[in-house]
Amino acid sequence: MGYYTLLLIKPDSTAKNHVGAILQIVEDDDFIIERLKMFKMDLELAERFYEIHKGKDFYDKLIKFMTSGKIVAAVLSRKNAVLELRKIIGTTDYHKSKPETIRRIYGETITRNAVHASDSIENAKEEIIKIFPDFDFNNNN
Ligand code: 3AN
Repeated sequence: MGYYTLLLIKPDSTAKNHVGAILQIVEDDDFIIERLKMFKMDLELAERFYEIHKGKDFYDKLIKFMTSGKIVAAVLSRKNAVLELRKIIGTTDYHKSKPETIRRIYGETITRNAVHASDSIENAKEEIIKIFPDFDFNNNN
């Protein structure tokens, strides 16, 4: 079903005051913000969050960027949340994204691409737990 998903608003977006605009886009698409926090990722969390990319050529750049400034993490809910959020964020490479997508509007480069969104139901669950360890998937928090 994929009722919950995780959105990260990346350091490029927080630095440019795009937090409100991005949250407005997701709320306008019928997502409910279940949990929300703003913080700076430490190295340990960034490495745990991106462990599937360890060893890739862009890994060091990605970790450095994700720990470079504050991020906003949100647990979002709606029907088909994972799929629907991926639709409105656009593709990894922002300039190949459709015009009205978040990455196309706010992304700068393939690394500084404004937001992250979970790409599968399994990953959504794992990522939510990494950022919100006490999130209760069976309760409406
Ligand atoms: P997505 O965020 O679209 O699911 P992933 O999970 O493949 O993409 O990559 C995680 C993050 O790593 C991306 N959001 C992007 O910031 C960065 N990234 C992915 N591929 C590249 C690449 N080829 N060069 C530089 N950075 C990349």
